[in-house]
Amino acid sequence: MRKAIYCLAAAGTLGLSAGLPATALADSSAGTGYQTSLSPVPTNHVTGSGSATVSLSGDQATVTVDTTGLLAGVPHAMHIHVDGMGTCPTAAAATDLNGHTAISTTDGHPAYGMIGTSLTTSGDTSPNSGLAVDRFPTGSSFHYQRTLTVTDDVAGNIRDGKAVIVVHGIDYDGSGKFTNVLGASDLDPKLPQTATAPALCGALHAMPAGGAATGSGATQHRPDNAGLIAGGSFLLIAAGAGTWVLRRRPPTGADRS
Ligand SMILES: [Cu+2]
Repeated sequence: MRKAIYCLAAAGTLGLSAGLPATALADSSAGTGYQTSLSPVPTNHVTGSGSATVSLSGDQATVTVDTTGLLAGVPHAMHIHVDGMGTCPTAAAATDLNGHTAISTTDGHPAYGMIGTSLTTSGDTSPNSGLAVDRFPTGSSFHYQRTLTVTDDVAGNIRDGKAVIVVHGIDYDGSGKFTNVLGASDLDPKLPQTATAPALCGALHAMPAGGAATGSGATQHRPDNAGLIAGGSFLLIAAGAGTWVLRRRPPTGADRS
């Protein structure tokens, strides 16, 4: 037993020494990575999903957003929200919108905060472009990537785990278009509420050591992934040797997950 413990300690040291220099190298060249999965905002009749990554280097943020299952054929405003609680709204945030229970963008502000950066496809990215519907991705499934300059406040929120990615535009009544079923938008009365209500939401968190499993950042970080995986393998082998007698399980598919 004592032998196994020494083994684990040695493997842990190996893993650290193999992983740390490579991680530092990746951080200085490609920025620090943050990621989130995007989930449907409750009560808003959304069945889509998505994911987002941010690689932050100083005030330069390379943002990717991938979605699926959103309302097709319409633009989806999307932003980095900041200065809230750094969370996504629960169903408790819903209010009465034209006789229906749903979450407007304003209803979600206590959770995810105000617009810090508008994730437009071109031009201005300030909160002033929050509803620049002609400069946002369109369609149910899209891949967005842009490197943009963020404010000190937004960069600080990202580093502190307080930044939230929100994609807007919902098909509340299942009509296949933005309708006035929820009345006018709380942000701009010229737009229907369905065009601006939040659809997908995810709070950004620092990527775990070794990088993300998805997104372009994973490709850039492959060398340091390899280092960490090699270190991890030592740990697995050592741990496996120590516990083999205690947990002799057949090699089923579940064991590999
Ligand atoms: Cu937003």
